Amino acid sequence: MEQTYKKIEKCRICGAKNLIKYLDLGETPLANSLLDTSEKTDGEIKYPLEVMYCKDCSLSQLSIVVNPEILFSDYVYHSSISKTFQDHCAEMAEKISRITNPSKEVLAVDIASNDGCLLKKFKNKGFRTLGVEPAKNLAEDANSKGIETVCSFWTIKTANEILGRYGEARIITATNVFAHVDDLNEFLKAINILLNKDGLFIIEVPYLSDLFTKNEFDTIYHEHLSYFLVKPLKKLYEKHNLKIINIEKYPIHGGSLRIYASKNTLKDETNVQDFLRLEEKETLYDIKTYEKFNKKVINVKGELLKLLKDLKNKDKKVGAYGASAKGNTLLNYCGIDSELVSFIIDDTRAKQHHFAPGSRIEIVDTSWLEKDKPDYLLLLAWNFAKEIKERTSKIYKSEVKYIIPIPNVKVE
Ligand code: JHZ
Repeated sequence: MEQTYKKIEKCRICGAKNLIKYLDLGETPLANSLLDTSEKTDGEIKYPLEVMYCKDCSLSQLSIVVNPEILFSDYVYHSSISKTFQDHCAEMAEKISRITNPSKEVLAVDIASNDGCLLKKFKNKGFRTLGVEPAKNLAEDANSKGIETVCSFWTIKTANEILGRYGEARIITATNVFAHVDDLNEFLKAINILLNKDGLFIIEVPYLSDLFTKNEFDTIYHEHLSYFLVKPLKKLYEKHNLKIINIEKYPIHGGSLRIYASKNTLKDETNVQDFLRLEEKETLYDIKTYEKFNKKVINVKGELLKLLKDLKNKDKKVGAYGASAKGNTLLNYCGIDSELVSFIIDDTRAKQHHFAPGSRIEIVDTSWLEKDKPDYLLLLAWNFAKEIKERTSKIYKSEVKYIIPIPNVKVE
């Protein structure tokens, strides 16, 4: 793709043209494109942020695809920053090592391996590991820590090259990347090339059921092209002769599915039907459910702006914690800038001393909390609320109040 973005004309899973737009979050800059200056320049590009529902297979998807080279060749998000996520990866490695006995002969490949957070846990368990990561900065970081990583997008070519050099993989994981992929057919063809006949392919994706029930609209941004239910995923896997053998739910990132699949079609489906029934019960195959969603989103905007304006009028200082991608959707959709939120704390070095896209709020390190004590902290990484509260309450004791923006604005 040479241009900066392309429009979606048909569903990326079933090919139908029956796509109905149900949510419009306006034009926003790319959620992880941090700025070097707070000055307003003409250079900041904004893209439409709209979600469509496929009436044929029920996949929710963005109306555009931004060129992945722009989004992912240099990536500011380091997954190891959160202890909660590290613990989640440790649990995953533990569980998988119980299913597949680890040894130096058993290759575990992680796609979009980021800074090697998950592979480090696999390595500790005794697996032979290999990361595949398109961001040069992250691949370098992982390699420097001894987590061998190929710098590449996941394609048929990459799978063939890895197969030639390392042999088949018994485990292939892809956490928090499936939603980022436009050509899911190529992705799964590449899986089929590298995966051993008895191997396991495991993905983790944020679950649309949670997005809807908990109003997590801020998890919508240009990196997330698809918002998954089990129904369209099952259809996609079937097309590629991959059998879903188990699905588990985890609270990580606001509610995610871990889906285990294999080439071995003799294995029976276990709980897939349970998820399909649940989705049906939650009316997630009905366009009317989707058409109602934007009311909840508009409510959060109204409530949050009212609260922040009231606090400003009372001379209260409000900071934020977590310069997350989702935080930038929230700030930009609600029209919040540095007049209402003075700074954003983030422990990721690469994010500090930059400015959030669109809102132009400065991103600072934790020492700021001591220098410029806020009365309120808006949790832009509400998914790690417990961890962030533990960190900050050591500094503040009980002097700070937390604003949790979703599902409804709440002050604790
Ligand atoms: P966090 C990411 O989205 C990126 P984001 C990605 N696109 C994806 O798919 C989803 O995850 C699932 C900071 N933090 O993880 C780190 C601290 O500073 O909610 C992060 O910048 N101190 C791949 O960006 C941010 O908060 C802490 O103690 O929305 C959290 O971002 C903790 C816990 C976090 O994801």
